[in-house]
Amino acid sequence: MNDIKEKLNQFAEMVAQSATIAIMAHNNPDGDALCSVLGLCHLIELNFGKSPVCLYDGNIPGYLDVVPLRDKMVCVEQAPAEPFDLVIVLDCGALYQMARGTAILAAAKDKIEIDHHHKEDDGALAELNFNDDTRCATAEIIDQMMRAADWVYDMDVLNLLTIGVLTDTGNLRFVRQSDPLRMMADFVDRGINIGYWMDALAVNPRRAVLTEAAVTSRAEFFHNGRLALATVPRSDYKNLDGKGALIMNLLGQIRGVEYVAVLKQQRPDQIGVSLRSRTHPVDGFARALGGGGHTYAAGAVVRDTLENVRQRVIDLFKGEE
Ligand SMILES: [Mn+2]
Repeated sequence: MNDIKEKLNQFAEMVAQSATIAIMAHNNPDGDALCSVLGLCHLIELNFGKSPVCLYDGNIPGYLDVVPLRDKMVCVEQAPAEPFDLVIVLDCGALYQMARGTAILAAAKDKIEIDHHHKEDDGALAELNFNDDTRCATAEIIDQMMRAADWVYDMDVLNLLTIGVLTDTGNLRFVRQSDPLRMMADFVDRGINIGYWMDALAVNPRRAVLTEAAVTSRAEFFHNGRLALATVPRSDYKNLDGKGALIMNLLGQIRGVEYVAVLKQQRPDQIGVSLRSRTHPVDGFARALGGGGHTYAAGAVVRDTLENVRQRVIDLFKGEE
């Protein structure tokens, strides 16, 4: 019996013997995190007759209000006090990103992890895991599990997994392998309208678009224009809807820019750093700041002032002139 079938048997056993199940992802869930949670929850409902609780911490961006089954999401504050029999963690690169979910995971009797972030050797959050950092989205791994286990699915599941793939790949622009394209082609054959979701997910609150445009217009350029750096002070941070994708997309369109860094002042002394590149790995830079992520999209949370972190990021890319 091959590896994935063996692990899926263990998965099925754990789900079957658990009376209470929670599914959660990293805090401030993005499209892949949110839709992987909802998609897996619905697959478990359809195939195991169980009703997992879908938990989140932080904020869910407004542009994701349109995703199917969105109302199932429950804030960790409302989670039952009793520990869960089983907690399934999705799309969470490192434990600190679980925020208040960390305690819920720690208290669980059984744990399963499904993730596509790069992990260091001992980085897995659960012994039974379906981690694969060659996959473009956690939603892609769930699709593989669904196929290998021959699970029943419906259109909600296919739409959710579609949104997970589209949001983590910038509408398939960052895809470097054919697998996600084959997956999407197969979903199209099963009735999914990919263009509809690309349009529906591109609608943002006015305040977010205006703030991101203003932040973009104040961007600075370093190292012969190869690094574009934008800072989002606390007063602007509260107007963002998600990670500030528009800022990163616009700066990445400038000729000569190889790296984009967006610094977000989440608290007076806590700066979220998002790094992107189309052509060069950025995960090493993120790790140097104490974070991690994917090869071409990574980030960190640094406890320091905005000005100090700005200088650290400029220095970090010094060799890139
Ligand atoms: Mn993801």
